[in-house]
Amino acid sequence: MQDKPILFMSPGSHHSRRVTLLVHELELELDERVVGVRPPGMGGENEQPEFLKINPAGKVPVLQDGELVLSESNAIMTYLAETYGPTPLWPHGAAERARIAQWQFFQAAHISPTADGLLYENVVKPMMGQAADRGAVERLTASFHRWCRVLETGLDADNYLTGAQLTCADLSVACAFMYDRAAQLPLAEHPPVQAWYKRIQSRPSWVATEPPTQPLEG
Ligand SMILES: N[C@@H](CCC(=O)N[C@@H](CS)C(=O)NCC(=O)O)C(=O)O
Repeated sequence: MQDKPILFMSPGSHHSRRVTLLVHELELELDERVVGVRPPGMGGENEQPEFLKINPAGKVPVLQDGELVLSESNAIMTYLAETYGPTPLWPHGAAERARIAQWQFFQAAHISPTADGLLYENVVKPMMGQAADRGAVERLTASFHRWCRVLETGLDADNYLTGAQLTCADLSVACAFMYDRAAQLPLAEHPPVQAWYKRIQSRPSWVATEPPTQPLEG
């Protein structure tokens, strides 16, 4: 029997959670290996030579399935959905898949850098005894509002980013909000986005992938 795919991950990592959410939604059995991730230059397990052989970028998540070693959470999601589907989370059809990919690129290019920037200013810097840079917080907050307005264009009372059906697009974007309270993401000013995020948070997959401790929750 073929070995289970291995997922190198960290439970507190929002990029890993995108993949573990999908794993739960698909009811897949993966061999999850926790990596002690630390930021660059802080001697985490992700910077050890053994791990760098698996991912030279020193980041989680990484999937190993037989000969295939794959990093980048959204690429891993696509591979899992296509290999271990079919699933309504990754529907058939070039247009449907491209619309999901559009939101995943939007998350990686715009939402995550903005949300991560606010996490860094409002949580990480104070934890290191440094003050948040007020100018940076202002700029990041303005960007955050801009991206939320884009999300809002397609959301109404009970739908998802690409329509009536939950897809990988929703899992990808929701994880960028994982530390919303600690990072002071102003989601409350975007009720359609907040309501959509609550719908994702109420799913059993979200509850099952909650990290055991929330070190970043103040
Ligand atoms: N674009 C990557 C981002 C991965 C990423 O930044 N992971 C963080 C954990 S949430 C990490 O491993 N950081 C360690 C580092 O940057 O050295 C993805 O979507 O997988």
